[in-house]
Amino acid sequence: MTSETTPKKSAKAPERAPSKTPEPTEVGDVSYGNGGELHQSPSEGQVMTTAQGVPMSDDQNSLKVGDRGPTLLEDFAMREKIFHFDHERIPERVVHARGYGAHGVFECTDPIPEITQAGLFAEKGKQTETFVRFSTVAGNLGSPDLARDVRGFAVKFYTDEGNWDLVGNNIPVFFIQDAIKFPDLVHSVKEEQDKGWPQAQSAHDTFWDFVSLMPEATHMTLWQMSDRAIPRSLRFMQGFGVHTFRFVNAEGGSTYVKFHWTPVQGVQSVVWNEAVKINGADPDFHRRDLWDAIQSGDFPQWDLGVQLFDDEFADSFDFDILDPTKVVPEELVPIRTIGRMTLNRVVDNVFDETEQVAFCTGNVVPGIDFTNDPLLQGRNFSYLDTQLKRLGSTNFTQIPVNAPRCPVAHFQRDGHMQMAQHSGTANYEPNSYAGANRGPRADAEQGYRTVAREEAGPTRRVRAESFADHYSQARQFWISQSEVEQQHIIDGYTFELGKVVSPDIRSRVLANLRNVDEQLAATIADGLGLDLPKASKPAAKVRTDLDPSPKLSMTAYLPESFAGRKIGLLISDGADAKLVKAIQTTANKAGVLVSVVAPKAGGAKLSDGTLLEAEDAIAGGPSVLFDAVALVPGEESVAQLAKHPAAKDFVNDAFNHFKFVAYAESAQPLFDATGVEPDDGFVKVGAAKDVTTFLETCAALRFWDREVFTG
Ligand code: HDE
Repeated sequence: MTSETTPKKSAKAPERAPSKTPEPTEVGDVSYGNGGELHQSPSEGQVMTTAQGVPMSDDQNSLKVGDRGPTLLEDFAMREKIFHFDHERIPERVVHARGYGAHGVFECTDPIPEITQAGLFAEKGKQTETFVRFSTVAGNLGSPDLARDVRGFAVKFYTDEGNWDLVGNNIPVFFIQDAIKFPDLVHSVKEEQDKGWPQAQSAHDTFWDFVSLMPEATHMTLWQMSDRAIPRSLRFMQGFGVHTFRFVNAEGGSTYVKFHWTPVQGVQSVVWNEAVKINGADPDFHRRDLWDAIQSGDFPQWDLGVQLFDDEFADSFDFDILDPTKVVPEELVPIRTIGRMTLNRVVDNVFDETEQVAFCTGNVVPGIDFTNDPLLQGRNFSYLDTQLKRLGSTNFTQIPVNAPRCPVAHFQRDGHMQMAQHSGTANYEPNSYAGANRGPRADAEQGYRTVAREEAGPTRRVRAESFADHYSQARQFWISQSEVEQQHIIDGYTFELGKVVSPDIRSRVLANLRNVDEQLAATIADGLGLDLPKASKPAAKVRTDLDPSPKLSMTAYLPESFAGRKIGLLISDGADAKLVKAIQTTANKAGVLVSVVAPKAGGAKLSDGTLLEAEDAIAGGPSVLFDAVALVPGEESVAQLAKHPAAKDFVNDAFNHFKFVAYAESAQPLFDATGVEPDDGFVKVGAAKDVTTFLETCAALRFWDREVFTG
């Protein structure tokens, strides 16, 4: 094998429509499997074959003696088919099992060659192919999408100098400071070992037991109890690299960097009662939303921003930049946007791509390097190890979704499921078969070089003193939240601790929270009907002088418009045809989707006699699935509609979940039946201009004036 071969496929923007037979990916001079064909999809008229390529005469009946059996073991076709089926499942990821992936492209908008030699950031307009997998952490593969949980935000960049994996989350801090505690954290949040439940939930004793005994988790649990942990859509989440990494330039100079993904669509979450109902109504809510958006050409985009700083800043910072339970506030180090990622292609096959994609934090490219963050160092070991367990072979790098798009040239050979056919005699380096170069050989100039760090000190199992302050930034997060966000955090803790059976565990959480904010702890205690315990003793003095950091609030990321969101339009027979049309066309023009909901799945007859098909009958299309609702029932049929429990839920939930509501005059009986009184979040619509007003109002996403405060 030589390194001279140029790849056929370079990192270009993938086409939008899922292509059926993309070009085979070449890895060096080797193409993998299926006679070089990576993608297999049977074509019209093709004869079915066995895996050995033998044409099949019958795929309905096994081979028998006579009409009624016995079935013969000799039936190699049946044996092969069932043998393969028996082995279809592979171990699900131990964490982040439930995920959804998509292909995309990253484009550099502000090159930073002076900071990093990473080729993907070298030139304006440079495009790099990406694959992204979003996930929940605790739930099993089949768990619902809207669990209260951290979301994984893992990005694989197929750069010209190899694959770089930025394996981040939608929350910028983590629960623990040292990788050695990760198995304990995960055991505590997963189903309790003696019971086998709860599934995909942190609202149980073992999780709160662990985190209450690990005060370093306090900052992260505040984020987790906030609405950040129940995003409206994967498209509406931020992403964070969490750790401090390093950029390295061509001269070997290094700069610390924190990575931030900011959704162009704005940040948006649901409320807890809504999340609970979405999980029942559509457990696939997030994956369906992402798939729908990409398939309809509404490609989600994220800006990649970096916070860059040096040792001088690191020394002046009140916290340790190696501590993954801390953020670097944007007020101290502003974010510089350097590129934009667009997700523009769904996967052809969820198993082949989303399941088999293997992210490794150790996958870095020249220009990107690690720091001594003890969590990051542990992750670098774990991810490689876990892929071997999951995918069963060290050759997982040859699976198309994992294969680099640039040439590879090495002498790693053999192993389970070796897909490459390595030709030639020499499988070692140096060798004289390849000519004068003895190659392929490592190159000190072009090759990846680790930053020359000076390290010294005694070997010890120790937690640095600089990691000891567990509460000051938790407090800063708390005081940076809007009043509504604070209320939802209180509600989150009250719900979760309400599910905790042990009074000691509840008390310990409250004792820790007193170090964050007295009012917060007192309100939760009141909600639980408990007395406030004595505050726990912090390991370091809690700083009460940190100013709020506005960028920690979701309110800093409201979208510019309601585009990309969905209105649920409730109609019934006789609905005003002109108004229905006005809502549909005005919304669509503004990039807002309208989903029609009617008493019957077949739709409803409008006032002009036309039948409007429904996307859903009311029971299958509850208002929790939409960002806002419009109520346009027919005058004659509304009385009947108002008796329908699902129709009442539709209106009640929209109100209780703070949604904006457009309504026709004819909707009054729905309000009478539910007791809902239109407030300033309701817009009466009769003509297209009212619909425009409604859409403008909706850009605020929710009408928070309805919130009831307990604090
Ligand atoms: Fe992970 N994590 N993690 N993690 N993680 C995995 O790797 C691990 C951590 C994250 O969509 C596993 O391939 C350790 C922080 C994402 O495929 C495993 C520690 C952050 C994904 C693993 C952490 C993450 C994973 C399981 C503490 C945010 C899903 C399957 C030292 C910055 C990637 C797999 C995907 C997956 C280990 C902590 C994010 C077991 C030991 C911090 C997004 O290797």
